[in-house]
Amino acid sequence: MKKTALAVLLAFALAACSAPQGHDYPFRPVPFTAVQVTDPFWGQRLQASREVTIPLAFSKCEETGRYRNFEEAAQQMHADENLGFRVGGLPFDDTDVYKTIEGASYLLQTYPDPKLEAYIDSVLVIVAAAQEPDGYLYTARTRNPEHPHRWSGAERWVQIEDSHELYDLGHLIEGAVAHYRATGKRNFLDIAIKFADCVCHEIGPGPDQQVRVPGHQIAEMALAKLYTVTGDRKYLDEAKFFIDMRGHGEKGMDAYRQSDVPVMEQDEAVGHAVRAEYWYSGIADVAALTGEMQYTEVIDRIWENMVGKKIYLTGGVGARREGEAFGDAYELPNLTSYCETCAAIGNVYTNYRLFLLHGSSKYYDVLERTLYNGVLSGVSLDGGSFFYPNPLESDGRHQRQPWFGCACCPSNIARFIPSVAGYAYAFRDNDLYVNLYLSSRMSETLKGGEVALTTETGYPWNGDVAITVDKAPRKGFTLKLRIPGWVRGEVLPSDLYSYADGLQPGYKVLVNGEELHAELLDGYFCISRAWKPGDKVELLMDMPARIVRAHPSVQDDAGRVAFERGPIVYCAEWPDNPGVKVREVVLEANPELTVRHEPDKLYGIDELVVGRSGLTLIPYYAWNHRGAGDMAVWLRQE
Ligand code: FUB
Ligand code: ZN
Repeated sequence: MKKTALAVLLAFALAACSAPQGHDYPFRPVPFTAVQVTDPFWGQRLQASREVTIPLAFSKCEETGRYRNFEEAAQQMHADENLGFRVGGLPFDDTDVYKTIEGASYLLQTYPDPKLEAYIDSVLVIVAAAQEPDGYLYTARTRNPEHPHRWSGAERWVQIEDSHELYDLGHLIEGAVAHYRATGKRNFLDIAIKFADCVCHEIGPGPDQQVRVPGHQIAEMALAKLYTVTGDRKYLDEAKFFIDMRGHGEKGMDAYRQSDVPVMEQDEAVGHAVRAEYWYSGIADVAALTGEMQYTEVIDRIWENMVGKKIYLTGGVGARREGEAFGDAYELPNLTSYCETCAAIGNVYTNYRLFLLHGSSKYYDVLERTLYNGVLSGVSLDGGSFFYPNPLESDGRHQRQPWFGCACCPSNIARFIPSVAGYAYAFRDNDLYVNLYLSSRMSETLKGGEVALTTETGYPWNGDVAITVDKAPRKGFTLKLRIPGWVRGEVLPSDLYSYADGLQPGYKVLVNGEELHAELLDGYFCISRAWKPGDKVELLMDMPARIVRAHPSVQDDAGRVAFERGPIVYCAEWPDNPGVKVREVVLEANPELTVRHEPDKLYGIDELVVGRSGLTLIPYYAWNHRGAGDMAVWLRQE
């Protein structure tokens, strides 16, 4: 066997297992590598990611000097004097390189591309050269240790809550693990392990260590992942240490950094929303991997608060521009809503982990809403421009950009979209969960043996899903179909929003043409049987256009309604409504809604036409593709 093939096999053997010993998430995802997407909606997104987003992000890393930063750090390390490099930019610019490699690695797993692989290898040579001998890797200091980036402090770690050293570590690990899993090569993973070892050596509870906590979370979830890949328990212990010590760092107790109260007492979503979502994800990982379920209670409480009082209809989170932060309960302004793209991606990470902990479909109701609305609005349909905030109303001041000085959102989109198929299916023992509906072929080995399915659907434009069993274990398995909240009459698993049209959509499940009836379990329609290849399951969900109202405490939505259909939230935008001020229009009570299929508009959409006014609504994710102008999700009503 060739050396590289052997390395890839070994890497898969190592990487495929999750927690090395003992505890783990009870529910397991079917990895995106086991899901082949044949879906027109998501296929277009993956193509845009491959052809536009990833090449663009790499070229921006080059053009904006992000690679040069690594080169300068290497030069400075080998110089006898200070070369005087000016450390501008942001101290986490290195992460855009790591995040883009992460996204590219996911793509490599699905679409092998030797040229891309070689390009990444060449970037990794530059990255490796910037790593200090003991593993420290943070070009914002190494480039000029006498005058590091102004947020970084005179020495390592001393200003860690501003310096992003550990944020860089987190993205480095996330990128490196993805690259290792995709290629079997260790050239990125070894860099990450070396930096992680340096951090574990210098920071911790020991007598010769410093007590420090990450200012911006992500190291927690990343170290937990590194533990699952290497089996080295010290990484999980370090993640747990960061979680336990929050609030005991240089800044003390501070809501912005989710440290105003000790972790075990937290029960509210506060502070910087991206940090918060990565924090919740890290807590969930530590809960699952250590088996210490008291952490689960913390994250469950915070989730109730967020979903009950602090989430937008689009799944966006973080109401305030100031501090890029969660607001108070029911503080959900529309024009000034911040809803950073990274925070929406973080919200997917959190809800995904909560599903893997609890196995309830309610987390997927939040995840799906966030994915189709708050995340997708963050990137243009062609994959080439991005929103940082995703407002629910605009007066024309918002416009996607190809890149930003602070490029966290574009590079997060670059790493997230290629991994989306990994959110569709999950399993536990002999149960297979279908959580997101997208046309695909999947296979996974359940307890009883291998199962393979083909799913065909017109989702998100209609609710008809056909699943063919291609392979099944001899003794059968249980197929668990998620029945989304939107068909069960629940906008979100809370009373923050509700449907206001009195409609009661239904659904049917048929196996080989015969209708089945069953109570839902945790939001799933469960079918246990000895399946034969060729068996066909149909899930037929009504997908009427719906009218939504917000909880009366949401002042900004008072007297207003919003519209959605299936998982898609709609908005009114200026180009579809000439002569109408969409931010001021007043709709009649109980308007009739018509669905119009527009195959050539905005890459193919279903639009809604509202009652007497004839107001045309488009999917929220597709707004701002025809120039800047007025847009509103929440519309006034008589
Ligand atoms: O600090 C790193 C990233 O930059 C944050 O996640 C974003 O909110 C932006 O501030
Ligand atoms: Zn961002």
